[in-house]
Amino acid sequence: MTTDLFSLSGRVALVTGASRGLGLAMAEALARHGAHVVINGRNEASLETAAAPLRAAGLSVETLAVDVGDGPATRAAIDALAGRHGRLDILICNAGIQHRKPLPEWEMQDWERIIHINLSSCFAMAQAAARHMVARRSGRIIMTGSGMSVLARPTVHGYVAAKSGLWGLTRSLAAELGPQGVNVNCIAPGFFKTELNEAILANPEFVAWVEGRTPLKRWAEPAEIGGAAVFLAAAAGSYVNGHLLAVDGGLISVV
Ligand code: GCO
Repeated sequence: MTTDLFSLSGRVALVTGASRGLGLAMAEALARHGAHVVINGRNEASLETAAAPLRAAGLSVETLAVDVGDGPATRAAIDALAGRHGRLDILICNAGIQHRKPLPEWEMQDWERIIHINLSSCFAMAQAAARHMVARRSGRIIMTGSGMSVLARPTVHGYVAAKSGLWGLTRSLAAELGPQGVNVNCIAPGFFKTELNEAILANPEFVAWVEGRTPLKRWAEPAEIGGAAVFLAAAAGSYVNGHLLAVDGGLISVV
């Protein structure tokens, strides 16, 4: 075992939904610990904007513009990436979307879109990545779940269902891939100051409710997710498998 429990030197990582928010924060943390990081998003220009300061800081970052909702394109991109680098060590399935509406206003297509992006795409990506990881009997798959993987609140029906499903998928993948050398875990973020949460951050009552409900009494900064990703990706997390790691200021531990 390496002497540096948190070194990712020589590893190749793919982080989806990484042009901003938690994905970008996790990508940066992995890169700062020595990984070559492929940041994924739908828009090449946004990815380049995100990559520029990281590269300027001397980090090893590559962009990959592909819509995770497009299964065949994503699979082809993962195969090409693993082929080009000869390995894929770390996959963080982080891309996610939100839809907040009272139940009567939900259309089936909203539900399907949320489930497709937040859950089904993660299954497809994990399947594609696992093939390369299992071939080398080594790999780490990390899902961005949510406090909503185990809790709920009104209006976010698709999100709660998808994030709960992602935690279930984490366990079934951990069960099947563990024997083949691949660890699969799920990070459960609490309330972070990200673009996904712009609408609820603009609501002072909701902001105050989160502060009151969270034992640390504040929202999280995106950078505060980085440590959990590095831990689960590095030697430090070698015996951690099928775990839900809450990064939530204590949110899910209290009523
Ligand atoms: C929401 C938010 C969620 C939360 C997070 C809490 O509307 O509930 O958008 O994304 O921030 O998942 O754990």
